[in-house]
Amino acid sequence: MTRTVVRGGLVVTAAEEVHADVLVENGRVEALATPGSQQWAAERVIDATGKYVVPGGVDAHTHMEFPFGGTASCDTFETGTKAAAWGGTTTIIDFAVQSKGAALREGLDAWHAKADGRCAIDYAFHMIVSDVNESTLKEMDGLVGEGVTSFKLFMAYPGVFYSDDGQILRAMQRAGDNGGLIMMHAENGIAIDVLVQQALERGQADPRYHGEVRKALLEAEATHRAIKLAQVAGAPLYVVHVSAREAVAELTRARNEGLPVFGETCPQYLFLSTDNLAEPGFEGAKYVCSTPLRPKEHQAALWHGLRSNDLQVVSTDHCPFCFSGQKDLGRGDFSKIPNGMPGVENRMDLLHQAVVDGHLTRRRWIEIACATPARMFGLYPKKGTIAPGSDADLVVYDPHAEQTVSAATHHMNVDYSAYEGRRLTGRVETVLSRGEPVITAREFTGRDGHGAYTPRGTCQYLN
Ligand code: DUC
Ligand code: ZN
Ligand code: ZN
Ligand code: ZN
Repeated sequence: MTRTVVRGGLVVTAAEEVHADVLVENGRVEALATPGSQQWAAERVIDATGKYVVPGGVDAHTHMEFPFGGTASCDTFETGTKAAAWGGTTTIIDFAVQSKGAALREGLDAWHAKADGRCAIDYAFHMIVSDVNESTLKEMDGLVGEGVTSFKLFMAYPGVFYSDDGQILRAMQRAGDNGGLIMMHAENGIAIDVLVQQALERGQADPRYHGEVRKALLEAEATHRAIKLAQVAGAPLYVVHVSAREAVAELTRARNEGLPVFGETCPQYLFLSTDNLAEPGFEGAKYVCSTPLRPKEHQAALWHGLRSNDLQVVSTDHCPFCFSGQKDLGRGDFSKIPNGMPGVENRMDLLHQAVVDGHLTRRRWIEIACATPARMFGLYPKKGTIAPGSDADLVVYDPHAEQTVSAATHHMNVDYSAYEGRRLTGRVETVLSRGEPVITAREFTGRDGHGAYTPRGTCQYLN
């Protein structure tokens, strides 16, 4: 296999920043050395002088080809993983879905059938459990054993993905026993559905009402309830897509009590707000996702949570639906707008912008986007860092390049950008996935099927 040297960059990991040459061999990082100190023979030399060399991003929350509201998210594993690579992400953890009445195994097999042989970067799966019963509880043990070590439950979407408190408690007890991690969509869906009906009866049908009925207090209440159920079950808990400051407060309180409770937020909650949902006409539909965008005042609590480590991970919840033909389903009734936003290509750049803007340090950028998601979901140090023995998933990042985000130039298979026209400082230049160049000086040089299914260990924050 080709030997590659990435020369002269500032290597940034969660733990340190050091100017170093990086030797890559057989798909792994072989060694780091003081720039120029080693005369490594290599077929490929990448000059990273003046650039950062960072671990490939780990996006622990994506939905490719995800069925929702009578349609399906419009990135395939092929288009979505290419777009991820363009944005400096080299591993995704996508959600396989159990259909009600079916086995977990059927859902997992279906997701393998969609993804296997098609991905440009490495991928793994979480399992959405939409039907907690005796047989799915048993199946959870087997899945943990084969590397699907995390299970998403929903307190939202009654009749679709929803689990009641008894089902949640049982799944948590099982995870407490088998080492699995429960990931919670924490919104009180029963109460939200009442508010949705009342809003529609009042004639409030525009996209902005999606944000009004999915109240921050109902995210906080569900977060609180999930924490207490996990405490009773003696299980760890990971709350996905936290957007409300009141929910951050619940996580902070639990962590101060020493509970193994973790929180994820997403770029859309850090950079966008209900102002976007209220854009004229039907434009707000572009920003309909759940949990919803919040008023701007919530952003400070999210940034603070990321700095204080009360929130540990930023993933995208990438779940794109085209404005034309998909978001359209909800014209005249916001509750029929498919929930989800594109973003897998934008995460590393938006978080780098947060470094430029002073919200995060460089190392914290890498920690929340690479190292911690890898540890949280049992992929570290194979993924998430740059160290001898780690997969050579490397990004040469130009911190000075200027770019303007646009649907006209992005690679996601969706007809709009949630960040259209936004100017960002910093851009991905070259991306290696296990030593193979996927992006080379901003040309796609990868191939479908290079990406490997990657079984995971259990959460590395528990003992
Ligand atoms: N939220 C979304 O916005 N989309 C998919 C599912 C979810 O929980
Ligand atoms: Zn430097
Ligand atoms: Zn969710
Ligand atoms: Zn999601």
